[in-house]
Amino acid sequence: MLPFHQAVADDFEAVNQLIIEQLESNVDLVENIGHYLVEAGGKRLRPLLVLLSANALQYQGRQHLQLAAIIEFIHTATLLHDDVVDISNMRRGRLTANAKWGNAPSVLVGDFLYSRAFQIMVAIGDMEIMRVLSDTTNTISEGEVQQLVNAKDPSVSEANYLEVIYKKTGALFEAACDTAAILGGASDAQRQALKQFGYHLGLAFQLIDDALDYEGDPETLGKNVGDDLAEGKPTLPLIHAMAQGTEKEAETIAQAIREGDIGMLDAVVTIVKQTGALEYTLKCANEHAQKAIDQLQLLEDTPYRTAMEQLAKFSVGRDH
Ligand code: GRG
Repeated sequence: MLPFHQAVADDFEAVNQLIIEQLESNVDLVENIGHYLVEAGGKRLRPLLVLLSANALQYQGRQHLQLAAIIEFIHTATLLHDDVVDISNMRRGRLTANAKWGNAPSVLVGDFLYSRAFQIMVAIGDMEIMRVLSDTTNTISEGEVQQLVNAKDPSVSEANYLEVIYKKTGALFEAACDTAAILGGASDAQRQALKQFGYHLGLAFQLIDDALDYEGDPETLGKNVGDDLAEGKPTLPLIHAMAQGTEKEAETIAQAIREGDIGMLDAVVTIVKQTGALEYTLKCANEHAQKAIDQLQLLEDTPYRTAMEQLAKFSVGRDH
C-alpha cells in the first residue's frame, strides 16, 4: 500500500471486496480471467482518485465505492483489449490474459467487465454520471483508433500525440474525479477543479508511461519495455528527439517508427538520451502534475487533499 492509500484505507478495502463480488458470473472462464487480473493487483490509482475526491468533499454515502469499482472495471476492460491489440505478453508482472488464454477470451471478458461497469452505473442511477462515463468510454475508444492510425507515422505532431494521450488515458482520470465530484455534490467551481486535477494528472501519468518505455526496468515495471517502438508508436520521446536531433538522427528515428523496428532500440535510446528528449518528456509531465496540484486549492485542507497531492507526485516520480 502506498502512503496515499492510508487516508481511505477502509474504503479501499471495501472497493477491493466489491470488485471481487462484482466479478460474479455463472461462466467459470469469466471468473477465472477476472480473478487472475484482479489478484495481480495493479496500482488502483483510478478508484483511489474516486475515493479521495468523494471524501475530500465530505461525501457521506456509500455509492463512491460502486463508482470506484466501475472505474477500475472500465480500466481493466481497456487493458484486456489493449493487450490483444498490441499483442503484449506481460502485464502486472504476469503473462497477459491473451498470452495465457488467447485473444477471444480476453476480448470477451473485457466486454463482460465493461458491460458490468454499466450495470453498476445503472444501480447508482445518476444520469449525469452515466453521461460522463458513456462519453469517456467513447473518447477512450476513439483515442485508441487515432493511435492506431498514427502508428508507423513519424510525422505525427506533438499536438496530435497530446490529443491521443488525453483520450486514451487522461479522460478516465478526469472522469474518475468528475464523477466523484457529481456524487459528492461539489459546487461548479469544485467540480471543475477536480476535473482539471484528473485531466492534468492523466496527462502527466501517460507522459511518464511513455518515458518509462525507453528507460524503465521490465522487472520493476511488470511489463516489457521497448514495446512502443516495436509498434511504431510516435510518442513524445521520439517526437522531441526528431525535432532536436541532427538530420541523420531524425532519419534514424523516423525509420525505426516506420518499420516498428525493435532491433533499432539501442540506437534510438542513444539519440533520445543525447537530445534531452527524456528530460523534456519528464519536464512536461512535471508541469502537468504541478497544474493538477494547483487545482487542489479549491478544496478544503484535509488528509484526502494531501493524499491527492502525494498521488500526483508519485505519478511523476514512479518507476512502475
Ligand atoms: C473497452 C472502453 C473500452 C475501450 C477499448 C484498447 C482500448 C479501447 C483502450 C486502451 C487504453 C489504454 C490501455 C491506455 C493506456 C493507459 C495506461 C497507462 C494503462 C496502465 O495503467 P496503470 O499503470 O495500470 O495504472 P495498473 O496495472 O497499475 O492498473
